[in-house]
Amino acid sequence: MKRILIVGAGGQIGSELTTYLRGIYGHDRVVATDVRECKEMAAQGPFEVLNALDATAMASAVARHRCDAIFNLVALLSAVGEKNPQMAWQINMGALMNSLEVARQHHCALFTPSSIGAFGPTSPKDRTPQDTIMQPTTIYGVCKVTGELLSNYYHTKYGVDTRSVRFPGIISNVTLPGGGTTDYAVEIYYEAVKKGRFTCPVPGDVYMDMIYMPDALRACVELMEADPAKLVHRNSFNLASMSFTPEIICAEIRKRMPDFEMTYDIDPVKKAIAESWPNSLDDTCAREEWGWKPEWDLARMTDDMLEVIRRRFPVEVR
Ligand code: AKB
Repeated sequence: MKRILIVGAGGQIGSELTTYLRGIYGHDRVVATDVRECKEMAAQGPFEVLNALDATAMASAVARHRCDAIFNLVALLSAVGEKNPQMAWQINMGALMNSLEVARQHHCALFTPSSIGAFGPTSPKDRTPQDTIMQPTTIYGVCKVTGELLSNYYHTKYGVDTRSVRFPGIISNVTLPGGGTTDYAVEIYYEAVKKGRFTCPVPGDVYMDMIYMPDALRACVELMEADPAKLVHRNSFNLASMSFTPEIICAEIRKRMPDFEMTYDIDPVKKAIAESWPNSLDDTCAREEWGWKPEWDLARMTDDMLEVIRRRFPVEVR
């Protein structure tokens, strides 16, 4: 990758991936774009307002900046997708289709995240294999499975260098996620620091895979830089780091904040989604084909999240 276009750079992943990629490839070689103006990103390097549903505008940005790689981070997540499935399909698939076409026409590599949401209730629950039954019951999952198939199709049919990982819930402290089922695992840290209590929308005993942002960012680059000759799979690799329930993350926070309280107000949509997803993924193929290895576990991540958030909200520190 020499010059990179990021589409949907203003979201949870993009806001940190832009800085990360600029640190590796150079500030002026990473063009961040989003449907909304992002002043901080524009101050760091090239930024353009770009609607990913506008294929002509995307092609023009790739041509003008002579990009050879695209990161398509546009996504309406699982819980919000259920509120407007038609719009979720339009945005998720529209941005992907445009990215694939622009990548094909301009000879770019393309990274598009998939998700644990690509699996469903009929997939094996524990250590879900790389290649297995994928019958998701959310529109988000339907988009992810279709996106994986379409990306593989563009690779076989046109030779487009498409690559992807099935991200677990991503936990981060720069930009809040929005509309996801795993968002609780980010919100809990903010609420712990700001209020000392958290109302959890997901049942206390539901396991889901999670990953800390530094590992997620490293995974994107390691996969995109991997030797293509070693890749048996492409779209999309199971990625695992840690798996826990709300009760487990709550207990981890309580070790550092004994007065922290968690109650439940279950959101039926999030409950149904969470229960339909795997408890944990088997990421052997990512480990074998491109050397994936997570560095963060729940304890270390909890220390870091609480420290960073406390620094940001010093007055409310408990
Ligand atoms: C969501 O909860 O929708 C996302 C995901 C796991 O893909 N964070």
